[in-house]
Amino acid sequence: PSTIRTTARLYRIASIPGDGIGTETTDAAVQVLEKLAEVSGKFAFEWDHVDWNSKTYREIGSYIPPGGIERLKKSDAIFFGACGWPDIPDHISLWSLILPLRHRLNQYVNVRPTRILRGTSSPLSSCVADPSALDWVIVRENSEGEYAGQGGTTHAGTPLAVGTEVAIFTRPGIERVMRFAFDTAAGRPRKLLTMVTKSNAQRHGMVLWDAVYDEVRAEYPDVAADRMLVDAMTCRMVLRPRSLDTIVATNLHADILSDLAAALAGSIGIAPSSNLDPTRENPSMFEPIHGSAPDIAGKGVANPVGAFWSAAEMVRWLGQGEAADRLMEAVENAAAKGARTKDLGGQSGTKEVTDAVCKELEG
Ligand code: GGG
Repeated sequence: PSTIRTTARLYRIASIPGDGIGTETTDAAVQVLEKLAEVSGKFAFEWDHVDWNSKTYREIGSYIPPGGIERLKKSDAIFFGACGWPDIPDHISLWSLILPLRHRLNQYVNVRPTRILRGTSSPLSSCVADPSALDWVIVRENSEGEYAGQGGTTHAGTPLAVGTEVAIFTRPGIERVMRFAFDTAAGRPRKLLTMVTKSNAQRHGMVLWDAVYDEVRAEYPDVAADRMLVDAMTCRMVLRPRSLDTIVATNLHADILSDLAAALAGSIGIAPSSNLDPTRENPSMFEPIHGSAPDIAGKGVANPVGAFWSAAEMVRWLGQGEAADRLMEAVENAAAKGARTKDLGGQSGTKEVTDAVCKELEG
């Protein structure tokens, strides 16, 4: 008898758990992704387990060892946990690992979807009684602004110390993220985009954002677009969530707005992010937006949902949209049946939520 062979697509994933709860949520995500691959039968993962973290920094004075970027470039995608530990200043860990990876791998867009997952609730139930009222995609510029690395300190350690943090905005940098955001909005049912700046007070870079927005907007007549100042935007997110859909903002503004969005959707513990190189010349990187949370690390209570959602976005980016939907369905079914960590008002630990999601995947 002839044997029908199906060839599963093999994806090489570099996983960087990092520090603190990053190791716990990444372990959980790897377990869930393996289960997803098994039940889908269409793909498999080959893991490159990358152990760069604060211990590496203490040992060799760097989070990324020599040849590290070249190693990552051999993968189809990168899965990241969190980085930082209290004995190392946060700006050192951020500037030694996450930010160089985003810069060196040309991941100039950071996509942060937010919605209220089935089985969970929003702290603002009076404003968002209907869960579909809050369904946003925040498109964060991921390479410029206050995160461009420009600035310096003079007279350090003296009463006259001066610190400058120069926000860099370039036309090509703004244009590429603006186009990405309009494309994202055009691909969503409501075709709605809100562009956020602080161009009334910051009259150079932010005004350039406004000008580029006006130009790119003309190319997308089907997208209803408007613009907001970031301070007013925080009120609108809380009071009129339904009036928003796709949101585009600078590196700093979107970093802050996405934490607010996550809190409004229930918890920062559920929030995913995708650091994308839309040219696909470099691997993109997927990470929950939460940090290493030393206060709860090692206790088995971290919410793995942000890592699961990031894993689903990774699988979608790799071309397996059906499997991504299946994973999110399993996450929401598990939550609806009570598998929720404390931040979501439940009593489950990381392991119980992970096991519940795997069980849902098994069907
Ligand atoms: N899971 C990623 C992580 O460790 N996030 C902490 C953080 O503060 N990130 C800043 C950023 O995303 O720019």
